Amino acid sequence: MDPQPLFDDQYAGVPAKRVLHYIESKREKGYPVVGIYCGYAPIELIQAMGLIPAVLCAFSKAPIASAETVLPANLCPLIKSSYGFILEGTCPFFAMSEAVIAETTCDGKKKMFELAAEIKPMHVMDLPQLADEPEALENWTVMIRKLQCFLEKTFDRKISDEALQISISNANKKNRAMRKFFEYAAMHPPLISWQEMYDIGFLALPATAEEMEPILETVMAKLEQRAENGIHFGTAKMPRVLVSGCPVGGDALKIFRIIEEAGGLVVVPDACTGIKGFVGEIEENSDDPVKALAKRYLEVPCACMTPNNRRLTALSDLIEQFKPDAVVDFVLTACHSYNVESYKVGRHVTNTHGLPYLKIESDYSDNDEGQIRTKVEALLEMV
Ligand code: BJ8
Repeated sequence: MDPQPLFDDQYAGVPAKRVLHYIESKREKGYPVVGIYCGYAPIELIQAMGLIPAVLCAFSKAPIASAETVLPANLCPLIKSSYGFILEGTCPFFAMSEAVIAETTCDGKKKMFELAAEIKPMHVMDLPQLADEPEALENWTVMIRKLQCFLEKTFDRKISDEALQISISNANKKNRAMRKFFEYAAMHPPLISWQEMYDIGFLALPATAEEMEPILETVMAKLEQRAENGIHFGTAKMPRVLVSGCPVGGDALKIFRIIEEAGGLVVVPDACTGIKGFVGEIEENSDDPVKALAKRYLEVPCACMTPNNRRLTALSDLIEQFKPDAVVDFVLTACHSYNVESYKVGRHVTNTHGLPYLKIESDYSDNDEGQIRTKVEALLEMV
């Protein structure tokens, strides 16, 4: 019996179109749109102000040639793609955004933001990168307060602590529900595919808890139905793969596809485009909700932090929950942070968890698919 699709609307399998429809309909109701690029953008603050966060286009190889007329070719494809979309005017989310929020994560991104700021109002937040130091929390709290002032001024509205508290508690609710959804991928064999995780995660990032609640209720009911009917993805014998590393979307989805074609099951995408955006709890009813937000965002296990032991801890938690047989670390070409960090990640995966580990360095082209396939097949044979 074929599984009942989790979404059976016209946007099934095209998550970007569903999100575009969602954001356009909110905009028609008068909600201004704010563009974001990164897992450090405090979505709860944006939503508390009645604004819509739109994740900007960054995952297609199509605009890279345009970007390379300005940017160096030996730069991360995510940065080139983002800027290429801006230059070509082909990202509908960027076009709808009245302002863009950016962060000083990696060097390439922050220098690209200077160029993008010539086209659209851009607020750059100075992200502390020694996140374990006590000053980091103070400094990041100040940055979120400055963002609040920027948004209040740009959109001519004020936000109360109370509204932020409500937004935080709603975000916790949504994230808990999303973690429950991901639990179906932890089953043996999983009840959901990587496409479904990607599809739902893509919408859940900008949507509110209230909007996601009925969607997730329907999705969970369908998943329960699958469980009752014994409908799974793959078989219990197929190797389970955790994919860590840089964000994956659009043309980079080839990594998930290749793992699947090689006979593996992607059981959890651990990236800002996967489960990462939904983990953790933000302190509720804090005297200082902005500080509570800052604390949660400093826990994001991004390789731009140093040291970044939080990534190893987060990986261990995921390995414990999803029981992968192997870990693939997906590193975008010229991403030095994730590339260098991969040594520690590989050592942790093999020494602490005794699992086979494979680093794949790639960009958005399809030239290296054969090579990636060979490496993935060799990995899966070790399982
Ligand atoms: S929180 S992972 S979304 S920075 S652009 S660092 S791939 S060289 S995307 Fe990221 Fe925020 Fe971290 Fe998540 Fe490397 Fe490319 Fe830089 Fe990149």
